Parts: sequence; structure tokens; C-alpha cells
Amino acid sequence: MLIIGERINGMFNDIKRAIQERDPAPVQEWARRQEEGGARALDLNVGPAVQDKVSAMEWLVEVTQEASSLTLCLDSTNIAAIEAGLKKAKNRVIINSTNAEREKIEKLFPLAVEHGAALIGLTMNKTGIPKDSDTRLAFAMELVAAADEFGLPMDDLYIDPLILPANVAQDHAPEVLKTLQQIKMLADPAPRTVLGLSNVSQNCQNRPLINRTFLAMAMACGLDAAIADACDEALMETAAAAEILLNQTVYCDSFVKLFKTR
Ligand code: THG
Repeated sequence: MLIIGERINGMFNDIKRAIQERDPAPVQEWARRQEEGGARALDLNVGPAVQDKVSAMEWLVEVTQEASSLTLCLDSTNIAAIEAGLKKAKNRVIINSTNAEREKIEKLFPLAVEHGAALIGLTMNKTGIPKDSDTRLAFAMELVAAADEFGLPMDDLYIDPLILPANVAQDHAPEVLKTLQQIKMLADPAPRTVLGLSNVSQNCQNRPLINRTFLAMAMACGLDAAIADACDEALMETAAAAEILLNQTVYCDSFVKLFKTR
């Protein structure tokens, strides 16, 4: 399980302020804390409030790289901001994201191939996030076909079936789980899968409990990666235990420690 730390995101007030004032300290502190927690990639999102998303993403990449050499996951709907981040990145990155609209596919798949980057593809289009797994799967198939068409290796494609908060879209959760299972049958080798895990518990009670329970369920359905709170120790322990129980990692007594330090 690849945990992509979610915390360097302008939706959090400390990061929003850090970006506005170009203060690297909070960004670098969260980079280190998430890496210590066991994150092996870092999501970078400038947030909704920032005016100049291009220069903000450039800056986030630069200051994050000074504190950590983890893989960066450039999280923006703004293609110019993704391109700016790619130019500044020293290591291989994950582009987050394209959706299944042809217009976006035609830009983002070639961009990923050109930079040797991995790419997250969302199972949605202009009309929004579908409710049922069949429609999600149809979008996943479009993304798999695009990987073939543009020459993106299948294990560089991360398909995200998009989880929504359980308090307002409870009926989506089982559909997402079903989609995760079915994505693995779309191609051989199969594409990878990812979720923005904390979405599932936004504005809910007992957030950490909902997050880690859904993580274990999603892993059993084939989830490969999650944008998640790497500083939530119980969550990271759940990921470690689920890897053991899915026989993805050989058991040893220090399996939790190993998960966080490998
Ligand atoms: N898929 C992909 N990328 C994504 C998402 C996804 N990127 C963004 C998001 N979803 C994943 N990251 C987060 C980060 C934080 C939260 C949820 C998802 C979160 N934030 C608190 C909240 O909204 O309650 C902020 C609280 C605060 O301001 O302190 O829950 O699905 N590909």
C-alpha cells in the first residue's frame, strides 16, 4: 500500500497561510512529519483560495524538495500548474489528475508519458461523479484504453473511483468497493487504484474510525494507494495489518514498524 500524505493542501489554514506568505516552514514540517509517519509520496495541492496556482505549485515543489525526497503527487485541475510542478520536480512524480473527458485525456496522458510520470485518472467527466459502479467502470475503461493509445505503462496508471462523504453519499461506498474489484479485471497487467481516503469521513463523527475501516475494506478490494493522513497512527497500523492479512507482505513480529520505515 502506497500512502500519499494528504496534508500539504491549501484547504488547511496553516498551508494556505504558508503559501500566501511564502513561508516554507509549515510545508517542510508537514513533509517531514508525513514521511516519519510512513508516507512514501506527498500530495501537493495549492488549495482553492490561491490566485496564481502556477507560481504557488512551483513554490510548493521547490520547498517540499528541500525537506524530503519522496515522490511528489501534483494535485491540481489546472494543467499549467501541473506543468510548472513537473519542471521543478527533481524526481519522478505522480500527476493528480485527469478525468475521463477526451479533452483532458489528450493533454494529460502525453504529458505523463513525456515526463515518465505516473497518472491518476478519475472515473468522472463533465457531468460529475456517477453513483453506480457500472458507470464508474465505463470511465475506468476509457482511461485504460487511453493508456494503451498514448503508451502509458499500465502500472503507471492509478484509477480513482472517487469516494464521497458517508454522511451525504452513503450509497456510494459499496459502489466504490465494487468498482475497485472490477478495475483489476479491465486489463492484464491491471491498472493500479487510488482513493482520496479522507473524503469518506468529511463532516462525519469518528473520522479516524471511518477512514481506517474503509481503508481495510478498500484494500481487500484491491486498493493499491491512498491519499491519506499519514500522521494517523491507527490508520497506518491498519494498512500494515491489512497488507499482512492480504498476504501482500511476509509476516514478521515487527510488521507495523517495518511498514512505516521501508
Ligand atoms: N482523489 C484524488 N485526489 C484528491 C482527492 C481525491 N485530492 C484531494 C482530496 N481528494 C484528498 N485530500 C484530502 C485532504 C484533506 C481532507 C480530505 C481529503 C480533509 N480536510 C479537512 C476537512 O475538509 O474537513 C480540513 C479540515 C481543516 O481545515 O483543518 O478532510 O478524492 N485523486
